[in-house]
Amino acid sequence: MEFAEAKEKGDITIVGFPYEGILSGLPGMREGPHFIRKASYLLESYVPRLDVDLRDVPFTDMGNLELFGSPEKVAEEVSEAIAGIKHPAVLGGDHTVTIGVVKDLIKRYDGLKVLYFDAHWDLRGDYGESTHSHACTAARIADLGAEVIFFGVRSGSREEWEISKKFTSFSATEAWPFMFSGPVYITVDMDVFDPAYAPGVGTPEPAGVLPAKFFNWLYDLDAKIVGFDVVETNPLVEDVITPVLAARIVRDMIAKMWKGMQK
Ligand SMILES: [Mn+2]
Repeated sequence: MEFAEAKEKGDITIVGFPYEGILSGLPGMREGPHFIRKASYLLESYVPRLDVDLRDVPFTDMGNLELFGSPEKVAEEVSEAIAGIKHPAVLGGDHTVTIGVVKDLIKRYDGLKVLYFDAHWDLRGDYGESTHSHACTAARIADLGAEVIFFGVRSGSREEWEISKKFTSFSATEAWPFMFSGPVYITVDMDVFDPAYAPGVGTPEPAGVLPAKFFNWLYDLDAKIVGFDVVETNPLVEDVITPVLAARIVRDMIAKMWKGMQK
């Protein structure tokens, strides 16, 4: 199973983690990686705004890694898997996998910033008897020492909104900065988008980000991207519009990351 235009080798590596741990909404995230790859064949390989054709980009797809067990155990195993990858392009699976990816990348990059796209703060101390569930991801990666900057959040508990004051955040509607110094990791929870554009998620939240806004921001972004993930695609809720949007993000992120490496 490969992403459209994937090659034999390259510094950018796609890996899928069809993991679904503690559920808080609708089940089906484990099918995300498969449907995102399937949807990638609907897209052109050429990214006009970046003038990059994925046919010219050396990136590979190592397929999926099936992980089972507690979010704590899975985050550890994800981290071990990521250690062998230079620039990870991760397909989820639920948001727990991001903890594992950042756990490894933070060892390699001083002052790592995580640009966190999500409808939810994910700042809970624990959820579903786990400190590493998808509702705790942002709290855990902040614990790891990464600087977390939020985009598009519009939902959380009263406690999470209080904790969020310690962080930099930008709502779905306000202008987003596009210059970031130092290494940057980008995590995109598909529920950051308005459910009209990404209905296939576990916990849809109205009044979200417009895809065109996200892509315009990405094309203009001035940052050294060292890796990214696209998580929480749920094709058992909706299996075309959302996987295609996720695949388009993967395609354009790879193009953007590669273009940045050429400088
Ligand atoms: Mn999330």
